Amino acid sequence: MKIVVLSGGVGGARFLLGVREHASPAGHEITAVVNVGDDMWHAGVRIAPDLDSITYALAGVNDTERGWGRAGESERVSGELRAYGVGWPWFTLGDLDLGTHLARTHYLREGLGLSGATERITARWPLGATLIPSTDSEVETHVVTADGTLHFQEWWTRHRAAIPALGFEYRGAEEASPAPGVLDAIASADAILVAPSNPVVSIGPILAIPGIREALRDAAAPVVGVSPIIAGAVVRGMADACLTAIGVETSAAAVALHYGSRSAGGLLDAWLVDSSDAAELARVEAAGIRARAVPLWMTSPEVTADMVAAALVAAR
Ligand code: FO1
Repeated sequence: MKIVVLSGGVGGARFLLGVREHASPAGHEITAVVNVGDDMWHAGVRIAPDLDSITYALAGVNDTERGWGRAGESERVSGELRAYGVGWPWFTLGDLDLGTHLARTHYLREGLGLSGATERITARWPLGATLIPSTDSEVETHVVTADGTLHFQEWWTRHRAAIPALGFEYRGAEEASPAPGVLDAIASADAILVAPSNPVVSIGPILAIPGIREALRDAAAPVVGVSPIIAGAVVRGMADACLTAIGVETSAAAVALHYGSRSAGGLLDAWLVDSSDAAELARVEAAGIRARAVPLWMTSPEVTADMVAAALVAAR
Protein backbone atom coordinates (compact mmCIF):
# COMPACT_ATOMS: atom_id res chain seq x y z
CA MET A 1 0.00 0.00 0.00
CA LYS A 2 1.25 3.49 -0.83
CA ILE A 3 0.50 6.17 1.76
CA VAL A 4 1.07 9.83 0.97
CA VAL A 5 1.08 12.35 3.80
CA LEU A 6 0.80 16.14 3.38
CA SER A 7 2.83 17.52 6.23
CA GLY A 8 4.23 20.51 8.05
CA GLY A 9 7.12 20.28 10.51
CA VAL A 10 6.87 19.41 14.19
CA GLY A 11 3.25 18.12 14.32
CA GLY A 12 3.71 16.45 10.95
CA ALA A 13 6.84 14.72 12.22
CA ARG A 14 4.97 13.30 15.20
CA PHE A 15 2.21 12.11 12.92
CA LEU A 16 4.73 10.50 10.55
CA LEU A 17 6.29 8.61 13.46
CA GLY A 18 2.85 7.07 13.95
CA VAL A 19 2.38 6.44 10.22
CA ARG A 20 5.71 4.61 10.17
CA GLU A 21 4.85 2.68 13.33
CA HIS A 22 1.61 1.52 11.72
CA ALA A 23 2.77 1.04 8.14
CA SER A 24 6.36 -0.22 8.20
CA PRO A 25 5.69 -3.69 9.70
CA ALA A 26 3.13 -4.24 6.92
CA GLY A 27 5.63 -3.07 4.28
CA HIS A 28 3.55 -0.06 3.25
CA GLU A 29 5.42 2.70 1.41
CA ILE A 30 5.28 6.18 2.96
CA THR A 31 5.85 9.41 1.05
CA ALA A 32 5.62 12.77 2.80
CA VAL A 33 4.97 15.88 0.71
CA VAL A 34 6.42 18.58 2.92
CA ASN A 35 5.75 22.31 3.31
CA VAL A 36 8.54 24.68 2.28
CA GLY A 37 6.79 27.95 3.25
CA ASP A 38 8.90 28.30 6.43
CA ASP A 39 12.13 28.07 4.41
CA MET A 40 14.56 30.94 4.02
CA TRP A 41 18.07 32.05 3.26
CA HIS A 42 19.79 32.98 6.51
CA ALA A 43 23.49 33.67 7.11
CA GLY A 44 24.28 32.37 3.64
CA VAL A 45 22.55 29.00 3.98
CA ARG A 46 19.17 27.63 2.93
CA ILE A 47 17.11 26.55 5.92
CA ALA A 48 14.16 24.17 5.52
CA PRO A 49 12.66 23.80 9.03
CA ASP A 50 9.83 21.39 8.17
CA LEU A 51 11.96 19.02 6.10
CA ASP A 52 14.58 19.04 8.85
CA SER A 53 12.12 18.56 11.72
CA ILE A 54 10.74 15.47 9.98
CA THR A 55 14.16 14.14 9.02
CA TYR A 56 15.54 14.51 12.54
CA ALA A 57 12.42 13.02 14.16
CA LEU A 58 12.31 9.96 11.87
CA ALA A 59 16.07 9.53 12.31
CA GLY A 60 15.63 9.75 16.11
CA VAL A 61 18.17 12.60 16.40
CA ASN A 62 15.72 15.43 17.14
CA ASP A 63 15.50 17.62 20.21
CA THR A 64 12.23 16.36 21.61
CA GLU A 65 11.96 19.09 24.25
CA ARG A 66 12.34 22.12 22.01
CA GLY A 67 10.49 20.41 19.18
CA TRP A 68 12.95 21.58 16.52
CA GLY A 69 16.64 21.03 15.78
CA ARG A 70 19.03 18.28 16.85
CA ALA A 71 19.41 16.62 20.24
CA GLY A 72 22.69 17.29 22.06
CA GLU A 73 23.12 20.51 20.11
CA SER A 74 25.71 23.25 20.71
CA GLU A 75 25.53 26.83 19.43
CA ARG A 76 29.13 27.96 19.00
CA VAL A 77 28.80 29.02 15.36
CA SER A 78 25.63 31.00 16.08
CA GLY A 79 27.53 32.92 18.78
CA GLU A 80 30.19 33.83 16.20
CA LEU A 81 27.59 34.89 13.64
CA ARG A 82 25.96 37.13 16.25
CA ALA A 83 29.34 38.72 16.99
CA TYR A 84 29.68 39.51 13.29
CA GLY A 85 26.13 40.84 13.14
CA VAL A 86 25.22 38.21 10.55
CA GLY A 87 21.67 36.87 10.44
CA TRP A 88 18.82 37.39 12.87
CA PRO A 89 20.13 37.41 16.47
CA TRP A 90 16.88 35.80 17.69
CA PHE A 91 17.19 32.88 15.26
CA THR A 92 19.68 30.31 16.47
CA LEU A 93 21.36 27.79 14.20
CA GLY A 94 22.72 24.86 16.16
CA ASP A 95 26.13 23.58 15.09
CA LEU A 96 24.88 20.13 14.06
CA ASP A 97 21.84 21.64 12.37
CA LEU A 98 24.12 24.04 10.52
CA GLY A 99 25.85 21.01 9.01
CA THR A 100 22.53 20.09 7.38
CA HIS A 101 22.05 23.63 6.04
CA LEU A 102 25.59 23.70 4.66
CA ALA A 103 25.04 20.33 2.97
CA ARG A 104 21.70 21.49 1.52
CA THR A 105 23.26 24.74 0.26
CA HIS A 106 26.12 22.77 -1.30
CA TYR A 107 23.69 20.45 -3.11
CA LEU A 108 21.58 23.41 -4.26
CA ARG A 109 24.71 25.05 -5.67
CA GLU A 110 25.45 21.78 -7.49
CA GLY A 111 22.05 22.24 -9.14
CA LEU A 112 20.24 19.34 -7.49
CA GLY A 113 17.19 21.37 -6.55
CA LEU A 114 15.59 21.11 -3.10
CA SER A 115 14.13 17.68 -3.87
CA GLY A 116 17.53 16.35 -4.96
CA ALA A 117 19.20 17.95 -1.94
CA THR A 118 16.57 16.38 0.33
CA GLU A 119 17.15 12.98 -1.24
CA ARG A 120 20.89 13.27 -0.47
CA ILE A 121 20.35 14.55 3.07
CA THR A 122 17.76 11.94 4.00
CA ALA A 123 19.85 9.10 2.49
CA ARG A 124 22.06 9.40 5.56
CA TRP A 125 19.44 7.81 7.82
CA PRO A 126 17.02 4.89 7.39
CA LEU A 127 13.92 7.04 7.82
CA GLY A 128 11.35 4.51 6.63
CA ALA A 129 9.72 7.23 4.51
CA THR A 130 10.51 9.28 1.43
CA LEU A 131 10.44 13.04 1.95
CA ILE A 132 9.66 15.30 -0.99
CA PRO A 133 9.40 19.09 -0.70
CA SER A 134 6.15 20.38 -2.17
CA THR A 135 8.19 22.36 -4.70
CA ASP A 136 11.79 22.99 -5.72
CA SER A 137 10.98 26.68 -6.11
CA GLU A 138 11.53 29.18 -3.32
CA VAL A 139 8.02 29.65 -1.96
CA GLU A 140 8.05 31.55 1.33
CA THR A 141 5.16 32.47 3.60
CA HIS A 142 4.90 36.15 4.51
CA VAL A 143 2.53 37.54 7.11
CA VAL A 144 0.55 40.69 6.41
CA THR A 145 0.24 42.97 9.45
CA ALA A 146 -0.99 46.53 9.94
CA ASP A 147 2.66 47.69 9.78
CA GLY A 148 3.65 45.79 6.65
CA THR A 149 4.66 42.23 5.87
CA LEU A 150 7.11 39.98 7.69
CA HIS A 151 8.71 36.68 6.76
CA PHE A 152 6.81 33.90 8.54
CA GLN A 153 9.85 33.10 10.71
CA GLU A 154 10.06 36.67 11.97
CA TRP A 155 6.38 36.71 12.89
CA TRP A 156 6.40 33.22 14.40
CA THR A 157 9.78 32.85 16.06
CA ARG A 158 10.64 36.44 16.97
CA HIS A 159 7.18 37.81 17.73
CA ARG A 160 5.57 34.47 18.77
CA ALA A 161 2.60 35.29 16.50
CA ALA A 162 1.67 38.13 18.88
CA ILE A 163 1.35 40.76 16.12
CA PRO A 164 -2.18 40.45 14.73
CA ALA A 165 -2.00 38.88 11.28
CA LEU A 166 -4.30 40.29 8.61
CA GLY A 167 -3.47 37.58 6.11
CA PHE A 168 -0.79 35.35 4.62
CA GLU A 169 1.03 35.46 1.30
CA TYR A 170 2.67 32.38 -0.15
CA ARG A 171 5.26 34.32 -2.10
CA GLY A 172 6.45 32.62 -5.25
CA ALA A 173 3.69 30.01 -5.18
CA GLU A 174 1.95 31.19 -8.33
CA GLU A 175 5.04 30.66 -10.48
CA ALA A 176 6.05 27.44 -8.70
CA SER A 177 5.44 23.89 -9.83
CA PRO A 178 5.31 20.68 -7.80
CA ALA A 179 8.71 19.10 -7.10
CA PRO A 180 9.60 16.00 -9.12
CA GLY A 181 7.76 13.03 -7.66
CA VAL A 182 4.93 14.93 -5.98
CA LEU A 183 2.25 14.47 -8.62
CA ASP A 184 3.26 10.84 -9.28
CA ALA A 185 3.11 10.06 -5.56
CA ILE A 186 -0.38 11.56 -5.32
CA ALA A 187 -1.61 9.83 -8.47
CA SER A 188 -0.33 6.41 -7.45
CA ALA A 189 -1.28 6.62 -3.75
CA ASP A 190 -3.68 4.19 -2.11
CA ALA A 191 -4.40 6.60 0.72
CA ILE A 192 -3.65 10.29 1.17
CA LEU A 193 -3.48 11.64 4.71
CA VAL A 194 -3.45 15.30 5.71
CA ALA A 195 -1.36 15.52 8.90
CA PRO A 196 -2.67 17.51 11.89
CA SER A 197 -0.40 20.37 10.84
CA ASN A 198 -1.22 24.07 10.76
CA PRO A 199 -3.92 24.39 8.05
CA VAL A 200 -2.85 27.93 7.13
CA VAL A 201 0.94 28.04 7.18
CA SER A 202 1.82 24.34 6.76
CA ILE A 203 -0.85 22.72 4.58
CA GLY A 204 -1.95 26.01 2.95
CA PRO A 205 1.38 26.65 1.18
CA ILE A 206 1.43 23.05 -0.15
CA LEU A 207 -2.06 23.46 -1.64
CA ALA A 208 -1.03 26.82 -3.11
CA ILE A 209 1.45 25.20 -5.52
CA PRO A 210 -0.40 25.07 -8.85
CA GLY A 211 -1.15 21.47 -9.77
CA ILE A 212 -1.17 19.96 -6.27
CA ARG A 213 -4.78 20.76 -5.39
CA GLU A 214 -5.87 19.51 -8.81
CA ALA A 215 -3.86 16.30 -8.41
CA LEU A 216 -5.49 15.69 -5.03
CA ARG A 217 -8.92 16.29 -6.52
CA ASP A 218 -8.20 13.80 -9.32
CA ALA A 219 -6.47 11.19 -7.16
CA ALA A 220 -7.94 7.70 -7.10
CA ALA A 221 -7.04 7.43 -3.41
CA PRO A 222 -9.27 8.79 -0.66
CA VAL A 223 -8.04 11.88 1.18
CA VAL A 224 -8.38 11.76 4.97
CA GLY A 225 -7.47 14.65 7.24
CA VAL A 226 -6.70 14.67 10.95
CA SER A 227 -7.82 17.66 13.02
CA PRO A 228 -5.04 19.79 14.51
CA ILE A 229 -7.67 21.26 16.86
CA ILE A 230 -8.79 19.37 19.95
CA ALA A 231 -11.57 20.68 22.20
CA GLY A 232 -11.48 24.10 20.57
CA ALA A 233 -7.75 24.61 21.11
CA VAL A 234 -4.61 24.05 19.09
CA VAL A 235 -2.64 20.97 20.04
CA ARG A 236 0.67 22.84 19.73
CA GLY A 237 2.08 25.93 18.11
CA MET A 238 0.03 29.02 17.48
CA ALA A 239 -2.28 27.86 14.71
CA ASP A 240 -5.22 29.69 16.29
CA ALA A 241 -3.57 33.03 15.44
CA CYS A 242 -3.36 31.89 11.80
CA LEU A 243 -6.93 30.61 11.66
CA THR A 244 -8.30 33.82 13.17
CA ALA A 245 -6.45 35.84 10.53
CA ILE A 246 -8.22 34.01 7.72
CA GLY A 247 -11.59 34.10 9.48
CA VAL A 248 -11.78 30.43 10.44
CA GLU A 249 -12.90 29.60 13.98
CA THR A 250 -10.61 27.39 16.06
CA SER A 251 -12.63 24.19 16.01
CA ALA A 252 -12.22 20.77 14.45
CA ALA A 253 -15.33 21.22 12.32
CA ALA A 254 -14.38 24.69 11.07
CA VAL A 255 -11.00 23.43 9.86
CA ALA A 256 -12.68 20.54 8.01
CA LEU A 257 -15.07 22.99 6.36
CA HIS A 258 -12.13 25.24 5.50
CA TYR A 259 -10.50 22.32 3.63
CA GLY A 260 -13.88 21.42 2.13
CA SER A 261 -15.38 18.22 0.81
CA ARG A 262 -13.69 16.64 -2.21
CA SER A 263 -17.15 15.91 -3.61
CA ALA A 264 -17.71 19.71 -3.70
CA GLY A 265 -14.31 20.62 -5.14
CA GLY A 266 -12.45 20.71 -1.81
CA LEU A 267 -9.79 18.48 -0.30
CA LEU A 268 -11.34 15.91 2.03
CA ASP A 269 -13.23 12.64 1.77
CA ALA A 270 -12.98 12.00 5.49
CA TRP A 271 -11.95 13.82 8.68
CA LEU A 272 -10.91 12.60 12.10
CA VAL A 273 -11.78 14.65 15.15
CA ASP A 274 -10.78 13.90 18.73
CA SER A 275 -13.21 11.87 20.86
CA SER A 276 -13.86 15.02 22.92
CA ASP A 277 -15.13 16.74 19.74
CA ALA A 278 -17.71 14.08 18.82
CA ALA A 279 -20.42 16.77 18.98
CA GLU A 280 -18.85 18.32 15.84
CA LEU A 281 -19.25 15.20 13.68
CA ALA A 282 -22.71 16.13 12.39
CA ARG A 283 -21.51 19.53 11.12
CA VAL A 284 -18.66 17.90 9.21
CA GLU A 285 -20.89 15.15 7.79
CA ALA A 286 -23.43 17.77 6.70
CA ALA A 287 -20.69 19.28 4.53
CA GLY A 288 -20.26 15.95 2.71
CA ILE A 289 -17.15 14.82 4.61
CA ARG A 290 -17.22 11.42 6.40
CA ALA A 291 -16.26 12.09 10.00
CA ARG A 292 -15.09 9.85 12.85
CA ALA A 293 -14.16 10.63 16.46
CA VAL A 294 -11.08 8.86 17.86
CA PRO A 295 -8.36 9.83 20.36
CA LEU A 296 -6.04 12.29 18.59
CA TRP A 297 -3.41 13.09 21.24
CA MET A 298 -0.09 11.95 19.73
CA THR A 299 1.53 10.95 23.00
CA SER A 300 3.72 8.21 21.47
CA PRO A 301 4.29 6.62 18.05
CA GLU A 302 2.25 3.61 19.25
CA VAL A 303 -0.75 5.75 20.23
CA THR A 304 -0.41 7.76 17.00
CA ALA A 305 -0.31 4.48 15.03
CA ASP A 306 -3.83 3.70 16.30
CA MET A 307 -4.97 7.07 15.02
CA VAL A 308 -3.36 6.35 11.64
CA ALA A 309 -5.11 2.98 11.54
CA ALA A 310 -8.41 4.79 12.17
CA ALA A 311 -7.61 7.24 9.36
CA LEU A 312 -6.99 4.35 6.97
CA VAL A 313 -10.26 2.70 8.00
CA ALA A 314 -12.07 6.03 7.41
CA ALA A 315 -10.39 6.10 3.99
CA ARG A 316 -12.17 2.92 2.89
N1 FO1 B 1 12.47 28.27 16.64
C1 FO1 B 1 12.67 29.15 17.66
O1 FO1 B 1 11.74 29.39 18.43
N2 FO1 B 1 13.88 29.78 17.81
C2 FO1 B 1 14.93 29.53 17.00
O2 FO1 B 1 15.99 30.12 17.18
C3 FO1 B 1 14.74 28.57 15.94
C4 FO1 B 1 15.79 28.22 15.09
C5 FO1 B 1 15.58 27.24 14.10
C6 FO1 B 1 16.63 26.84 13.26
C7 FO1 B 1 16.44 25.88 12.31
C8 FO1 B 1 15.18 25.29 12.18
O3 FO1 B 1 14.99 24.33 11.25
C9 FO1 B 1 14.12 25.66 12.99
C10 FO1 B 1 14.31 26.64 13.96
N3 FO1 B 1 13.27 27.02 14.81
C11 FO1 B 1 13.47 27.95 15.80
C12 FO1 B 1 11.92 26.46 14.66
C13 FO1 B 1 11.13 27.15 13.55
O4 FO1 B 1 11.37 28.49 13.48
C14 FO1 B 1 9.59 27.08 13.66
O5 FO1 B 1 9.14 26.53 14.85
C15 FO1 B 1 9.01 26.37 12.51
O6 FO1 B 1 9.40 26.90 11.28
C16 FO1 B 1 7.47 26.39 12.58
O7 FO1 B 1 7.07 25.17 12.14
